[in-house]
Amino acid sequence: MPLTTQQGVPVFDDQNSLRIGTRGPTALEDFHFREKIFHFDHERIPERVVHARGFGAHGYFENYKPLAEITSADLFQRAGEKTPAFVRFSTVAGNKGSADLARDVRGFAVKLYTKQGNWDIVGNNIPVFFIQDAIKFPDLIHAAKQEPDKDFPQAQTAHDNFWDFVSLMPESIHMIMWIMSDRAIPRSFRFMEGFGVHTFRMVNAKGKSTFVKFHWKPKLGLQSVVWDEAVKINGADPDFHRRDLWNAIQSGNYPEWELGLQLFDEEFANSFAFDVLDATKIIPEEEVPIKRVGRLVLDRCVDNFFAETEQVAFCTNNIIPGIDFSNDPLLQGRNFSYLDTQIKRLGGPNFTHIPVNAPKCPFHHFQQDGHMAMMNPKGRANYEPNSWGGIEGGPRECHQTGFQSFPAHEEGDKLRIRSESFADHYSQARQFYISQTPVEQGHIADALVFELSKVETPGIRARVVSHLPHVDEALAEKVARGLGLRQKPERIAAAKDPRGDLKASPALSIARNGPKNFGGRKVGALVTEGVDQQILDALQRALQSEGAILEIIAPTVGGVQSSSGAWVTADQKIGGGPSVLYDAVAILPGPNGAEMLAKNPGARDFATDAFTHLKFIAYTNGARSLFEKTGIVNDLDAGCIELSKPAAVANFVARCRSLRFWDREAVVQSSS
Ligand code: HDE
Repeated sequence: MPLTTQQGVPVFDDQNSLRIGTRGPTALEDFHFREKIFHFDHERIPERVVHARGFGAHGYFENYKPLAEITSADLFQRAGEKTPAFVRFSTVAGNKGSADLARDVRGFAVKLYTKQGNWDIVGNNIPVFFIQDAIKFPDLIHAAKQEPDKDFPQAQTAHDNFWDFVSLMPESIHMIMWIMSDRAIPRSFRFMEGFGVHTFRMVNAKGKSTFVKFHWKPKLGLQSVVWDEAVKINGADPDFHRRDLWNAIQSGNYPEWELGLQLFDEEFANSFAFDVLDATKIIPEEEVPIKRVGRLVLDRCVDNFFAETEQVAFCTNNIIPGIDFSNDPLLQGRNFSYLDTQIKRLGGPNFTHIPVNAPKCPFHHFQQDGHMAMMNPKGRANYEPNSWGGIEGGPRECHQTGFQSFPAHEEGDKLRIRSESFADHYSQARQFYISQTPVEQGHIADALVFELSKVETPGIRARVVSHLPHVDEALAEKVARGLGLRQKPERIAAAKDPRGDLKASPALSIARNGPKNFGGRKVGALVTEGVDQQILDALQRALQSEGAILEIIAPTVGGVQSSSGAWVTADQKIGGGPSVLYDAVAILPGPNGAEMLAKNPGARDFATDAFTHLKFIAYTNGARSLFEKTGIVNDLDAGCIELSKPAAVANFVARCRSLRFWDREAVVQSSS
C-alpha cells in the first residue's frame, strides 16, 4: 500500500524534507512536509471538561419481551430485537491522561442507535448526585478538579476546595457516602452497576406516562478493590480499567449488563417519602422492584480511539418517541449543557456527521452547511413548507410517528427557589450507610479519614465531621478519632430533621451483591524454575472451567522450565506483575526457587500485598520461606490454601468465588 499525501499523491521519501543542497534551507514548496506538520499541529481537540478520561466499546442491546404497555419506544417492541450500542465509561474529575483507579464516580454513558433515532442514557455508576440544581454544577466541578492556582491535585477529591464546597452543601452528603464507599474504586468497568440517576418517563402509544429509573446490572456481579490496592494499581498499571475492558472483549469474554426499569406512577411519586425529581435520592429496589427488560453486550472494541471514543458525543437531550424527561432540575440543566459542550469540543454543529454520532436509521432534515458539512441534504428544497412535490420537496413532518412531548400540565409563578420537598439531606445518606456490611462501613470511615487528612484547613475537616452524626453517630466518632480531633464538632443544624425509620436496603451493598462464581476474574501465579507442572495444569483447568484467567509471573518474562521439563512462558516478570493486578494469587516456587523469592523485593511485595489486600492465596510448601521473610507466616489463615496435591486446587477456586477473605481485615488492621 503506497504512502500518499492527504490529496492522494504518492510519497517518494518520508524521511527527508526538501532542501537546497545537502545542508541548505528547507524549500517552502515542500507540500508534503507542510501538510504533515500542519496536520500534526492540529491533532488535539479540547478534552471533556468532566469525564475526560474514558474508554468506549461497541455492542448491542437485546430486548427480552415487548413492552408496548409501558412505552412505544421502538427498541422495546419485539422480543429478541437487537439495537446497536456504543458505551463509554469514564472517571469524572481527572484529566484525559489521569490514572484509572482514582477515587471517583464512573460515567456509564450508553448510546442506542434505535430505528427511531439515537437515544443516549448518560448515566453514572452511582445512582445519586452531589447537587440538586444544575446551576451548581460549575461550582461543584471547579471545586473537585485541580485547584486553579496550582493545577493540582490531579484526579482526586482529597483537597481543601472539594471538601470546603461539599461541607457547605448538605445536599451532597448522600453522594459523599457513595463516593467514600468502595463504589468509587471499582475493580473494573465490567463489575459495576450503571444508573440513569434521574427520573424519566416512558410513554405508551395511548399517551399514558409511567415514571422510570434506569439501572444497568452487571452479569458478573459487583466488585471493587481496596484503597491501598487502588493506589498501587495506579502506579503499576494506570490503564488498568481500559486494559481490562479491551482484553475481555478481544478474548471473546463479552461484558454484559441487564437493563432494569424501576417503574412507578404519579400516585407512588406523591406518596414516596422523597421527591422523585431530586437527583440526590434513590428509590430503594425493595420499594419499587427492578424489572429486567433486556441485556447490553459489548462485543467490539473501537478501530480507533480518537475517531470513536474521543469524538462520541452523548447528549441527555437525545431521546426517542416513547421516552421523555421529568422536571428534575438537574436533568433540565443537562439537556442544555451536553449539546452546547459538543460544539466547543468537536468544533461545530456537524458533529452528528461523525460516524459514531450519526444515527443508523434513515434521517432527513433541512439543516445544512457549517464547518465540515459532510452530508448536506440533496435536491432543490432546503426549506419547508415548499411546493415542490415528491422527492424534490424533501422530507415532511409525520404526525403518526413523530416525537411528541408528554403533555404534562405545568403552571406556577416564575421563582428562583428550591422546593421544600428537596430539603431532607441526611435520611438517605443514613440509609445507605446502614445498608453496608461492617467491613464496608469501615471502608467509608477510612476513606473519610484519608481524604480529610489531606485537607490542610482544620476548620474544613471539622465542618465535614459536623454533618456525620446525622448519618451515624459511630461513624462521626470514628472519623473524628481518625483525624485526631481533640473535640468532636457539634452536629450541624439540619434544614429538615433526618428520619430514623428508613430500613436498610441490602441492594446497596457491594459485598452482598457479588458474583456467584469467579468468572471473568484473574489469578496471578508466581512461579520459578521447576514449578510443579501438575499443580499448574490443575489450576489452569479449574480456572478455565470457571471462566477465569491464569497469568504467569516468573523471574524473567522469558518463562521457566517446569518439573516435567515443559517450558512455561510468562506473562509478566516479577515486579512488572504485582499482585494488585490480580483477583487472587498462587505462589508456586520450584525446588530451588523459594530462597530466591524470599530475597526478591518484588516477590516479597507480591505476597505481602496479596495478604494485606485480603486475597485468596494458594501456595505450595516452598512458599513458606517467602512467608517467613515477609512476616506473614504466623498469620496464614483459611484464605491461604496450601496446594499439597493437585486436587486441592478445586477448593482454592471455590474459595475465590467470595473474592476476598474479609475476616482477615481485622488481623491486617491490628498489625498496621
Ligand atoms: Fe454530565 N456532563 N453533567 N453528568 N456527564 C458531561 O458533556 C453536566 C451529570 C455524565 O462519556 C459533559 O460531553 C451538567 C449527572 C457522563 O462522553 C457536560 C450536570 C450525570 C458524561 C456535562 C451534569 C452525568 C458527562 C462534559 C449537572 C449522571 C460523559 C463532556 C446538571 C447521571 C459522557 C460532555 C461521555 C459529561 C454536564 C451532571 C453523567 C459538560 C451541567 C447527574 C457519563 O456537558
